[in-house]
Amino acid sequence: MTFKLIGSFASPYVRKVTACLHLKGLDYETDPITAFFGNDEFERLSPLRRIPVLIDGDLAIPDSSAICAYLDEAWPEPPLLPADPKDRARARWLEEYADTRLGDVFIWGLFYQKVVHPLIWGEPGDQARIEKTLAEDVPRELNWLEGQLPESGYFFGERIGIADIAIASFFRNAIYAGVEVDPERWRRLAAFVDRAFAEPCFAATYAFEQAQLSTTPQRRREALEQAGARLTAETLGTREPKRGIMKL
Ligand SMILES: N[C@@H](CCC(=O)N[C@@H](CS)C(=O)NCC(=O)O)C(=O)O
Repeated sequence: MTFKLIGSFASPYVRKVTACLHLKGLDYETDPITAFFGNDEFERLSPLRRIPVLIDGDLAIPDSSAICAYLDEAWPEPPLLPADPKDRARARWLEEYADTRLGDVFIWGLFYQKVVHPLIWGEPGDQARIEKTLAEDVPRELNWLEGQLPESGYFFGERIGIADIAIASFFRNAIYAGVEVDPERWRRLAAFVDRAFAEPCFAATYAFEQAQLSTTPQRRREALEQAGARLTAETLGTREPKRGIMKL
């Protein structure tokens, strides 16, 4: 059985899903559309016009947390959540923290402004927002994470799980937006990010991210095929972008 995954390899939410698919050894093909480039059929599958969407037969799931929870329930090994109910609650909160707050800081505050906005809308992003994000939001969240992380391993032991995957995923986009975690200031966090990115589940799609970022949304297919990505025959992508409906 092969899943269909809709969404760019450069998205942290798509990366979270590909990491979980790899961890569980599940097979998938990608329709690597850039955010904002979905057609009407995409909008039917993803009512908020957001990536990722996972298609499993007649089931379409348009949200990374719902996708990862589905994968974990239907293919329990290896588990994405820890065993203890209190740890499970905390892991779910950390995933939500990553998707909401790290999304706001690293995607909407930086990656979107610096990388996506010029590429898609052909004009610079919001410089005041970038400056505020760098001065206030990034140090606040890095300090908070530094205080939460264990000295070694991952949040709930030696094996990577959903909380680690969700959090680490945003640090790729932080790097793409020019932010590296200074190991002198955030020692545990810098080591955690390096450890997570060395995992095969993250390493597996690195070349595809690079290919996707090296070109325009219109030429992504060729670049990804050259990098060896398995793509769907059909695409739900358009040649022109359409404004998002949630926030811009
Ligand atoms: N809660 C969603 C968030 C997904 C999300 O925000 N994706 C971005 C790309 S990184 C997107 O599709 N943005 C387009 C838009 O907001 O219109 C999830 O976890 O899947």
